[in-house]
Amino acid sequence: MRFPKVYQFGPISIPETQVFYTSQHCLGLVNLKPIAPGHVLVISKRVATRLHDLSPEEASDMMISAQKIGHAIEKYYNGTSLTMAIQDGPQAGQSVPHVHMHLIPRRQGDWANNDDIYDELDNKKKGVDNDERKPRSTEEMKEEADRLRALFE
Ligand code: AMW
Repeated sequence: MRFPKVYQFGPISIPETQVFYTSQHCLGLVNLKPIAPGHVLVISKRVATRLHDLSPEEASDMMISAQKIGHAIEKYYNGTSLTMAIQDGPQAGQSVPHVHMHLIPRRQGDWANNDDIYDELDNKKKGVDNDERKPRSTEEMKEEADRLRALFE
């Protein structure tokens, strides 16, 4: 019998069913609380807090992974652009102390003011109901990860 693999995202344990992409140093995972359809995360496999904690190999793998995943999800979710963001440190809005890049497919008119997406990414911003956004079920995340994994096979 094979036990399901678990990855670390800072202090959070991520079941392999949430992972849809793997490279030498990085993972692509579906989001517990996406702010838009297709909002996914690229994280380093190694637990490291800040971008500067990554080795050159890990950092370049993260960018190459973001390029590949971004291209695939933009198409899959019928986007026409991408927001790619790293909140690098708590004062920049980082809530999980493990370096990660947000990839969010964008399309015309999705946010009335384009930069409002950054308020929504920032959990602590006043007037944004991030805490009220319902976490998705394990099943829902598995189902999305299965569909996205097929894009990379
Ligand atoms: W940060 O505010 O640290 O830039 O972003 C943290 C991200 O991690 C958020 O998008 C949040 O929804 C996501 N997240 C938190 N817990 C989990 C989890 N268990 N699985 C997947 N994504 C998660």
